[in-house]
Amino acid sequence: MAEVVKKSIDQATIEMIAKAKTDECNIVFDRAETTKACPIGAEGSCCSMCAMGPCRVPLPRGKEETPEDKKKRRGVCGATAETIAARNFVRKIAAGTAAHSDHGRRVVSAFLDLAKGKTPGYQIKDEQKLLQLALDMGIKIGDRSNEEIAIELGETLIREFGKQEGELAFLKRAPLKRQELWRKLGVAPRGIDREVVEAMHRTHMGVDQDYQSLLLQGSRTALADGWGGSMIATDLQDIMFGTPSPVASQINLGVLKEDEVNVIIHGHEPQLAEMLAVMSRDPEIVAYAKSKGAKGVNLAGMCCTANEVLMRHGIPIAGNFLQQELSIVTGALEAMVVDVQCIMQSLVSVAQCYHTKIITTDPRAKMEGAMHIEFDDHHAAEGAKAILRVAIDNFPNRKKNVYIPPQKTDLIAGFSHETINYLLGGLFRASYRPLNDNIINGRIRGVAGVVGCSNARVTHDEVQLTMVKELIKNDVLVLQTGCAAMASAKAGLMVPEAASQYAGEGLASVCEAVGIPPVLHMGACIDNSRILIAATAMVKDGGLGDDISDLPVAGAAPEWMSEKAIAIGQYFVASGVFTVFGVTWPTMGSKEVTNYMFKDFEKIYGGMWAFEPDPIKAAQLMIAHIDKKRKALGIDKSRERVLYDMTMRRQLEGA
Ligand code: BF8
Repeated sequence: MAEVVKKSIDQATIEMIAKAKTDECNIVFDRAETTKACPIGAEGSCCSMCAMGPCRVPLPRGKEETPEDKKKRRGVCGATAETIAARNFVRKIAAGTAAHSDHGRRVVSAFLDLAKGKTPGYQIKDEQKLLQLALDMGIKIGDRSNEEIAIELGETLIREFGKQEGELAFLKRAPLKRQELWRKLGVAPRGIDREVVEAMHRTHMGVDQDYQSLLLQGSRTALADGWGGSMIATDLQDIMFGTPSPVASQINLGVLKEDEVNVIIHGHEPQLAEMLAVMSRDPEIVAYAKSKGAKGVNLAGMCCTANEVLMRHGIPIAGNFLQQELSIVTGALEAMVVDVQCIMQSLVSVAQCYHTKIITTDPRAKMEGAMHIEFDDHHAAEGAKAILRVAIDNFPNRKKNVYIPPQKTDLIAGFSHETINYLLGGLFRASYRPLNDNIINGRIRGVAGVVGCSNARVTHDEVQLTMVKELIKNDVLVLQTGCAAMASAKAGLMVPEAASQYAGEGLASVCEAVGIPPVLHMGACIDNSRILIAATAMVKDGGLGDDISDLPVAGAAPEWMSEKAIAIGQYFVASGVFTVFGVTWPTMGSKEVTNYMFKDFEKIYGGMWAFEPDPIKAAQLMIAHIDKKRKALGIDKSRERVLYDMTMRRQLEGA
């Protein structure tokens, strides 16, 4: 057990790792030990972009790099270590942007089908958001029906992907100063697909060979994700499935039920999950489950799909990225239903140790050895029922080795930008004013977005949790998405009572007054676009400067692993946010490129990258940046005064 403990700090995970070992089932935590990371690839010093290579140009080990060493570090074509590191980095941005944006494209096409009446299972749930977005896009409302407006909106938004000229429409949502900066730098994205294609072209052998120029295209591509594909996905999902508002639920493997048919929905796009949420309660399906000896169907989520259905329906979450295999290891999972992104190929072999059916549903993501039931939005209800029947039929096949760990934690989620606006300002005067005022008076020191994945190269959940606790202890309000949000939720940080237990006095007093947790769940990774909108709302409300880069805010992905995380980080940086990543940093092979991104970026974008695997040190870097911004805004004194009062009070209490 001792060796298992350092793999995760989550008790349910620890118990399931031990069970997998007993059951002789190979899982990600085992492979992380047997498959070592390639140090040359990890530092970005391997170029595999042509067949004269792959060329490896690693930094010299155990000694400082000399100018002579630097000259020798070239690929066969002559590419320098700088070009190679930057090219690798930009390709990660392109892949991450492609993933988020292809999700966005699929959402727009489902939205158009809905508007044209081709998807009877779905409807427009947030009419107000539909009309607001239509107005923002210059679409005439008048006495047109919602469907007519939605068709024009969908057709306008689908063109954002293939646009060749001009700039993305949502860029206009950013503070004016930021828009001007993007135009001046030439990084305002034209069309989403165009930027991904150009990034791939410029990183092809023998094209763009100036790392600064490459990284500009990296910014333009990443901005096409954050202010393009991701933002379109979030907005249309809200219109179709409802804008999230506070909802109570539970998280961790303990949400699985011994006496029900357990179905996990895993991946990213919410269309199927939405329909499964409805159909799992359908009387016909429940009766069918009972006919097989189960009490009903228990639907739970995994990874970002989990966040989607949690935020809108309160469906419980079984776990984050590194727990996907472990849900099967319980022996109590009848079906794992997957669509796209962050789905481990090992699910099939883990399932072979138990009875679980792995069901792929998307034509873009098939897996050898899995069952494929293609999901079609046009026949959503039938498709969802067919999947649930397969799961129910599998219930009697459970083997003897069933054990569901008891851990499950209460949480409150659903903090969309709109919800924060209402909670802070009230329904009729929605505003970020109270947040800005409390930042200005120093009760809240600043705001941090802590997002991203779980990574088997570090102790699962520990890095994020340590960082988040350090931030809230220092009065920094934390906004979260993705698998990082789940780590905090499992540890009990996403209930209002956590404020008095973990937050500094200033932050706790605000959370208690408003009734919110000190750590706010804003949704899936795609919903990092909500954080951009929240930051912009803070700028527009006044008193904290006139650009995102003026705000006392910072970002982090302490346990990142996916290329999407790199795209997200780059769009945060290019939007003016100081962003710290943990685990490993993919341009370490070039000091010049790394310094450029860590230092010079600040002069260019007002936001820059940092790498710090130690979560306390990383949190301190974020707090130092927040304090620097407070000083520049001239609000550092108010904070000092509040601190002085608290110290005085503690001294008085201790006397
Ligand atoms: O998009 S946080 S492991 S699930 S990549 Fe994947 Fe990372 Fe989780 Fe969602 Ni985001």
